[in-house]
Amino acid sequence: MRIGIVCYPTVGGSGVVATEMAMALAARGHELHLLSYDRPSRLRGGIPGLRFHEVAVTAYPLFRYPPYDLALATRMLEVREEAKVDLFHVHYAIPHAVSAFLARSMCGGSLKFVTTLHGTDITVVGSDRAYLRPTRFALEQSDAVTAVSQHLADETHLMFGVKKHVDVVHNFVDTERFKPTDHKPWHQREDGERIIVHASNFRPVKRVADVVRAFASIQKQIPARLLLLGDGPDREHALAVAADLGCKHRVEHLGMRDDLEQVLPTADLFLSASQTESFGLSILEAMSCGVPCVSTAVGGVSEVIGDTGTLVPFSEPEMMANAAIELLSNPELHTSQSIAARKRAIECFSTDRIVSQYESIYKRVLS
Ligand code: GMT
Repeated sequence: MRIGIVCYPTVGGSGVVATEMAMALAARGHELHLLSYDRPSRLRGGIPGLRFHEVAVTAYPLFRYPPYDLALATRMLEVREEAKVDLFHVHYAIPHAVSAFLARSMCGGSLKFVTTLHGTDITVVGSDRAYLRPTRFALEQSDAVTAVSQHLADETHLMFGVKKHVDVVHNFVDTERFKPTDHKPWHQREDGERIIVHASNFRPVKRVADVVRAFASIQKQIPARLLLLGDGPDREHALAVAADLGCKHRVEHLGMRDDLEQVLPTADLFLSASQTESFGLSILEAMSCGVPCVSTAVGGVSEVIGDTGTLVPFSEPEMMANAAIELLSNPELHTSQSIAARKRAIECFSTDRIVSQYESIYKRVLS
């Protein structure tokens, strides 16, 4: 198939999933065209069968908000004409699904598109009054709609009142790239220091300060260090909380890394304190490296973790700390959770398994 994939290029789960999917589909022999306003951070160069198309937006003094959605619709049409694309797969509904609908309307109605919902496009931005109606309309117009968890599919029906069927296709992980290394867990290391990791885009919804609050309690009881991976608006706040709670010397902000697969396997535990999380791709990447997770029980996280980690209520850092201390004080429990996490990542969320599900949806739409 000739497939156009539209996504955000910035660090964020939807762009990562879209880019990894484009690379995996190209490896399966499809012709892939990736469209975005910048080169996606996960896109590796020189992949046969995969081309990146930048969407350029013209600035003009009159435009306080340059109309990216129009520029994208135009680029989709151009790519379709040049490359004879069979269908577009847009990741994150706003504004990508609306641009796809516009592109379809401009070419006489024959353009097919699949929309994948990732989370905040429904739960936060999409439900904003300013965006709800066009988002709902574009979902109804999509040839197929998928959601990255059952929870998000249910939310979509509930909040948007859409009648359309939503296919649940979970996110995936490259289990050969994200895998355990020979790094030993804390109970086999001389220093006995527990390495705790958190990775996100540090947006308010991630509640990184709660991760730090939980960590502050953990390190009072057991030797521990917190590695913060990623970056975003709440970074300074999180580090200030660490300073206030007297544990800043044990917190390391490693920033944006493109070698996550090197850092994650060195951890004993992944912490996630999100307020909402439709899936939790970083959690899955950690699981694939054999790192168990303690997370808030929100959104679709339970679908990812299953019984391989611990869920605690949102905004209860003390409970999160207690769950972490329990796991990090019991080598047998930690080993079994670590093995179970890796096994679950392979059995339920491998690239092959999930990408095949998308291929079936494309075939259904094209038939
Ligand atoms: O909202 C974000 O933090 C980023 C967002 C995205 O689309 O880039 O992440 C969402 O999509 C990811 C990939 O499907 C999911 O793993 C995340 O759980 C989801 N984020 C939220 O629901 C908050």
